[in-house]
Amino acid sequence: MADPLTQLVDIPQHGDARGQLAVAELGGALPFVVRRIYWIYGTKPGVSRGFHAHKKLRQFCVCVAGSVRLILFDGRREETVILDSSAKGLLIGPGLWREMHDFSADCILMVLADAEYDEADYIRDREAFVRHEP
Ligand code: T46
Repeated sequence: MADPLTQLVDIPQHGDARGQLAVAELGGALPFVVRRIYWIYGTKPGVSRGFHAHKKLRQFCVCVAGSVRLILFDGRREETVILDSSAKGLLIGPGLWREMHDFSADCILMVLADAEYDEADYIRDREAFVRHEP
């Protein structure tokens, strides 16, 4: 069977009588040093986002509230992942076209990235992505 395009990582949870606390740390759930964090929230009904790939960027996505459906495409194979738990992190490596659909109204998608924002790292044209040599 072909390797999955993405990896869903269990994030250690420290629950007690007060509630939950989740930890993603280097050497544990996190495989890279984080240089940037952003989060997507308040997404309007029916809106989809993404529609690009990255040349080098690695990211770790955690849906800390609500749910979202992601489509990942490597130019040949496509996978769908639903993120609806703050106990799971989705590792998305470079060279993957990503789309985000079906955001719940309460969705907060937190993304940890291994590099600062760089528009030159994006491939925003799907045809160019399919033609792109890794
Ligand atoms: C990704 C998916 C999962 C910045 O100025 N700095 C940043 O760090 C980011 C992430 C975005 N921006 C600007 C660039 C655009 O003018 O914010 C605007 C919206 O970004 P974009 O249209 O790329 O957002 P999404 O939701 O389509 O994609 C984002 C990330 O950009 C992308 O890296 O993998 O989330």
